Parts: sequence; C-alpha cells; structure tokens
Amino acid sequence: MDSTLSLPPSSPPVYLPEGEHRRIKILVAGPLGIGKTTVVKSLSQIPTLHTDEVMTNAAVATDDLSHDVLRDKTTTTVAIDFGRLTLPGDKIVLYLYGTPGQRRFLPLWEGIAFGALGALILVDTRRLKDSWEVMELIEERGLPYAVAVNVFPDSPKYDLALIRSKLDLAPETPLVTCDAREKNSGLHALAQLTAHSISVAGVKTS
Ligand SMILES: Nc1nc2c(ncn2[C@@H]2O[C@H](COP(=O)(O)OP(=O)(O)OP(=O)(O)O)[C@@H](O)[C@H]2O)c(=O)[nH]1
Ligand SMILES: [Mg+2]
Repeated sequence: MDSTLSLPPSSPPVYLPEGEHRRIKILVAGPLGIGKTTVVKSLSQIPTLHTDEVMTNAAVATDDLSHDVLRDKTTTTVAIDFGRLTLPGDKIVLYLYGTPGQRRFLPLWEGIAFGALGALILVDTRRLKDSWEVMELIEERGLPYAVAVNVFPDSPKYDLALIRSKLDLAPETPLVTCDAREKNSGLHALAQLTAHSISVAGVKTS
C-alpha cells in the first residue's frame, strides 16, 4: 500500500464508493488524553459519534490524572468514538472505533474490540509507559497494531529507532509520527496499519 497517500481537500466522500470494497474495523487506542478522539474526528469522512463527558470530582479517586499533561483535561470519552474513512483507491473502507482511555472502562473493551482487524495505538514521548497497558491488551487479543507517536508541542523529539526499542516493538510493527489534529498525518499512520493488518490477517482486497 502507498504510504504517501493524501486526501483531496475538496468535499470528502460521505457516501460509500460504488463497487466492491472491503470494510475493516480499526481500533484507535491509547491512554487517557493521548488524542484518540481527536484522531477519529480529524480522519472521519462522515459526521463522527462521540461519547465525551465532563470530568467531575467524583472521578478523582479512580482516574489517574497525576501527569502534568492531563492537568487541563475537562472531558473524557466514556464509551466510544466512531467514524468512517474510505482509503484512496476506494477499495478499503475503515470503520474507526476510538476506545475509552480510563482503566475503569476496561470491561467495555471486549465489545468494542470484537471483529477488529487491527489497532492504531497512540503514544506520547512524554509518557511512553502509559501506553504499555493498552499495548498488552491489544497483544493479548492477537491483533496487529501500528504505533503512532502523537507529537505535542512540548513532547521530546526522539529518534524513531529509540522509541521502537523503548516500546520493544517487533521489527514489522509500523511506527510513525503524527499530529492527531492533522488529517493527512493520521492517514499515513492508518495506511501503514491497514497494510500491516491485511498482510497479517491474509485478507484479500481485490
Ligand atoms: N498539540 C496537540 N494537541 C493535541 C493533539 N492531539 C490531541 N490534542 C489535544 O489533546 C487533548 C486530548 O485529546 P483527546 O482526543 O480528547 O484525547 P483522548 O485520548 O480521546 O482522551 P480520553 O478519551 O479522555 O482518553 C485535546 O485537548 C486535544 O485537542 C496533537 O497532536 N497536538
Ligand atoms: Mg477520547
């Protein structure tokens, strides 16, 4: 698959393309506040579904907001984000399911992950360890995944080889950097993930 894909700036294809296409479910996963909802929102070609709610003091005892980067967080996903994207070429339609980032919503994972072909796992170089638990969950399910380093303004810039070794990624696991708010950079990550997932699952796309 071409990993230098870009979408035309004009009206996105809201309706599914004519002809045959393969529909693929992809999870967008990662720890609290890493940019999952932002990725689904910026990549989807249809109006997205979100389940974000205001964070209240009631969650103080259960949610770990100790990291500085989460200090200003006011809302959080309590179930799923949902969006849809047709990859250039019109052969592959991705259904994007953003997962909740909080441990107390782990029981929802089974349902959200059901039928997924792969996962895009977001990491932040300011807190790589925070993504380990999600990586384990995905690996336990035997799902192929790609890792996207979501670059925030004050995230340290590390060489991708160093991040790969810190996360102990397999050589074939795609690793890219992205800005979750920017459509084409997320698309690059998804294109790599889709190619990887399809090759692992042996899915025919033509
Ligand atoms: N600068 C910058 N800010 C980002 C980026 N991605 C997300 N943000 C901001 O980070 C905050 C959290 O993003 P969300 O998309 O809500 O994160 P989330 O992973 O869905 O959070 P939970 O659902 O609570 O786990 C929002 O204020 C976003 O605008 C990015 O790539 N760069
Ligand atoms: Mg969210």
